[in-house]
Amino acid sequence: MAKKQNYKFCFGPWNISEGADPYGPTTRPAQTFDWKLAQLKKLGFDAMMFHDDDAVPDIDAKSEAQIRKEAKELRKRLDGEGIAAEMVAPRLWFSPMTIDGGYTSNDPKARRYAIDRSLRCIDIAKILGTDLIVLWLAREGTYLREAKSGKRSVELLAQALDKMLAHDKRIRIAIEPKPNEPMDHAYIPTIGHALALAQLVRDPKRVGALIETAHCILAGLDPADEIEFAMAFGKLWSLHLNDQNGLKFDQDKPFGSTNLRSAFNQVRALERNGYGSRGEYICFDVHPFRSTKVEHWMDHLTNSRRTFLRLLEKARTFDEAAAGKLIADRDYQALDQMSIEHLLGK
Ligand code: XUL
Ligand code: MN
Repeated sequence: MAKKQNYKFCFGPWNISEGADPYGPTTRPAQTFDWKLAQLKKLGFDAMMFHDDDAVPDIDAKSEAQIRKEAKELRKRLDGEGIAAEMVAPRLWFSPMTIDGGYTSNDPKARRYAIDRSLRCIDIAKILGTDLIVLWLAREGTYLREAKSGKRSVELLAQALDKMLAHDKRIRIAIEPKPNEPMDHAYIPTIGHALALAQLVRDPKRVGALIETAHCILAGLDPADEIEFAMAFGKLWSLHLNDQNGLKFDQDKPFGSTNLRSAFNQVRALERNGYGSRGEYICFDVHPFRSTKVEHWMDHLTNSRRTFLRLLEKARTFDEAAAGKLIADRDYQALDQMSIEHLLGK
C-alpha cells in the first residue's frame, strides 16, 4: 500500500447546474460565477476546474489582449480566495463553428477555429497557474460512418495535439474519453485509445488521460480497471468521479449513488497506486438531480466527497493480508463475501 495520501478536492462551475434537460427548462435560478466560487470556498474544496469560457465568458467575441486581461483578473480573485485552478478545457462543442466537430471537422475553417480556440485556452491556463489542459473530445466523432474517415480523424487529432504542445512547452494535455453522447460514436472512446493517440504526437510524455466514472460505464468498462490501466502508464493526471446507472444518457450522478462496490474499488485503485502524490486532484463531475431544491443545491458535491472519504476508510481498513490468503488459495467465493461484508460493516 502506498503512503497515506491527503486528497485534494475540486469541481467546476457547471457542476452547480440549474436543472435544464433536453425535455425541459431550468428548475433553479441561475447564479453568478462569484456565488459559485464562494460556495466552493465555504464548503472547503481546494480548487476549481474551468472551461475556457467559464474563465473568460463570451470568449469568441474577445481579442487575445482582452482574454489575457480577464484571465489575469480572475487569477487575482482566485489567489485572493486561496483557490487553485485545477485545469482549463476548451469548450469546443457550443460554437456554430463546431457543428460538425472541431479538430476533425470536414471544414478546414472549423478546424482552424478549434485550434485557435485551444491555443487561447492554453494562454488562459498559463495565466491561471495550471499546466493541465483537459480535452473532452465532444464532437470528434460521427453520427454515421460514411461522414468522416476514422484514420484521417486520428491524424487530425494528433496534428491538433502537436500544435497545442508546441504553443507552450510546459503544458500537459489530459484527454477525457467518452464513447458517445453527443455523437453516436466518438473517435477516442476509452483510455486505451487516448494513450495510443498520445504515441502519435511529437512529445508523448505530455499527453495523458482523465478518467470519468460514467464515461467508462458508458463504454461497458470497469472504472477501477480503467484507473489502474492509466496509472500503469503514469498517465492518470485527473479524474471525474461520479456514477451512472447503465447504458443511458450521461447521468453524472453523485459518486457511489448507483454502485457502491464499484465506487469502493475505484477509491481502492487510487489509494493503492498513490493517486494524488504528484498533486493530482479528486474532481467530482456530478450534477444535482433535476428535482433538487435551491436549499439543497450543493449536496451532490458534499455528499460525493463524504462518500469518497468513507470509502477511503474502507479501502484503508480492508484486510489485505486476509485477502492475500484467499487469493493464494484461489478462494474467490470467500474473497467476494469478505468484500461485501467489509462494505456492509459490522
Ligand atoms: C462531458 C464531460 C465534461 C468534461 C469537461 O460528459 O464530462 O463536463 O468533463 O469538459
Ligand atoms: Mn467530465
